[in-house]
Amino acid sequence: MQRKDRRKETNFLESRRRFILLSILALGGAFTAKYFPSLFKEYSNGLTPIDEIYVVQIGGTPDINLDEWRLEITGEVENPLLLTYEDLIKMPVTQVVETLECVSDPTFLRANIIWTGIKLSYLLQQAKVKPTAVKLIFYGADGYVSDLPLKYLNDQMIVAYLLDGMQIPKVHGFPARVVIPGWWGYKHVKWVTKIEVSNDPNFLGYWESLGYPDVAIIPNYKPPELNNNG
Ligand SMILES: Nc1nc2c(c(=O)[nH]1)N[C@H]1C(S)=C(S)[C@@H](COP(=O)(O)O)O[C@H]1N2
Ligand SMILES: [Mo]
Repeated sequence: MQRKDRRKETNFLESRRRFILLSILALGGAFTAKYFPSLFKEYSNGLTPIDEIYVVQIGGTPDINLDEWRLEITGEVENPLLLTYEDLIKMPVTQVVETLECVSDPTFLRANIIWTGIKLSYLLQQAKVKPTAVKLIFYGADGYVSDLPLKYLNDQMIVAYLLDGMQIPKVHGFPARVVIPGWWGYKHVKWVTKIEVSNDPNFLGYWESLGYPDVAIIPNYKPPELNNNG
């Protein structure tokens, strides 16, 4: 066997093993969801209790000092911004309700959340985006990065600073994170410190460059329905 073929075969075996493993995990999740629905804790109002919200991240949780934290908006803009937390919370506020879902196991790794924050479109308007812009690149304080092709931007997409009306818990992105409703969790950059407006259509974030879709729209996504009196 040629060396090249052998390498191909190893890759094939590895990807098959990974596929089987993922399938078992997915089936396990579906089975448990069907027969043990109480494992999916939701308040009667439809929200997930905050301490039940799943945590997925590539490393540790960064310690962020609110006085030192800044959100930088830079790149293809006429008017770069360097915002403090105070600056951010003075801006026009928006609420969105979403089911946050991790692509690796959307049966278990999901949570119904109300986010409060600033529209990305508002921030970009303030920064005066140049016509050359094609992507937003979001940087987290832990070194994580994700991106959003600009043509998909809508008014549901925000930089959130409250989760269910409270300061975002540290593990979920304090003091602020990106929220892209209806897109997989990996687009929701926690501990965001920088938004770079880019003219590079080929830029890919951490998971995107490992082969996960850049346009990460969740198939058949529906936002959660909340009961007002819950
Ligand atoms: N900064 C940062 N943001 C991140 C990640 C990360 O590793 N670092 N992981 C992403 C992934 S894969 C998911 S599914 C969601 C999970 O958010 P949660 O831990 O608040 O549930 O965060 C996303 N945002
Ligand atoms: Mo994820």
